[in-house]
Amino acid sequence: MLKLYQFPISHFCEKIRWALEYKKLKYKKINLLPGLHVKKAIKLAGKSSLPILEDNGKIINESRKIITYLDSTYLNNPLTPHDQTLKKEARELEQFADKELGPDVRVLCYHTLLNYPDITIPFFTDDGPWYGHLILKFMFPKLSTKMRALMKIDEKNVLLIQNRLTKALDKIQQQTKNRTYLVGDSFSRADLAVASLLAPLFRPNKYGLNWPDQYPEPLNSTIDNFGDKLSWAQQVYQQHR
Ligand SMILES: N[C@@H](CCC(=O)N[C@@H](CS)C(=O)NCC(=O)O)C(=O)O
Repeated sequence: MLKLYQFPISHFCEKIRWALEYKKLKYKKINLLPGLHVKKAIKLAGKSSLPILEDNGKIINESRKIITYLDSTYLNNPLTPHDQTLKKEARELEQFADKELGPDVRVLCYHTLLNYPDITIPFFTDDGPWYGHLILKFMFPKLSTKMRALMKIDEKNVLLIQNRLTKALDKIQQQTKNRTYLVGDSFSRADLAVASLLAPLFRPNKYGLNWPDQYPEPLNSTIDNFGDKLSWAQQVYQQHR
């Protein structure tokens, strides 16, 4: 049985949930608590970041490597294009999503959400151990300070990220103007990576989190200002998730 060590809130973990479900693979989610996950993750994979996949004792981390592993081990519903040129394009776009979109979306969201423990603690403890809420409530002030420092969440950086993300969304909108998919004419890991890493901005049901109807400010207005720039990613969710 495949095991996914994950955070329900994490969009990098959503990327792998989606990949596993798209490939119709059965798997067990093991939800770890942010902060307390470090020991377990390092023991498994030598570093603290999630997702981590375990397949019959084999450990794979880094979402890109997990998708490559899944496609080479389980051949049904491939996410990696067969054609070498398209494969290269898909990997480049996925890398851009992993390196730029994912971290930028995370900073924008946490910039607001870390001020709202009543929203964020349930996100962190969703479907986890029974004691999660108690521990997280106690740890939250220290954890949020640490997260702000680690991700460089400050006003100056948030402004920079808003601009960079607007440009990135414009580029995606341009690229998908007259076509359904980012690469070639079928759904691939490029579409999956871009849509899943943008997903916290439009809160799709299939993500599996109990999203609030509306985010607090300033995140709510930041997302409103993106206008229809998120429509393509929303459509990809509707069609393929
Ligand atoms: N490049 C990694 C990024 C994964 C990542 O950033 N994971 C975050 C959650 S969204 C995490 O585990 N943060 C806690 C940590 O690194 O200890 C991937 O693609 O898997």
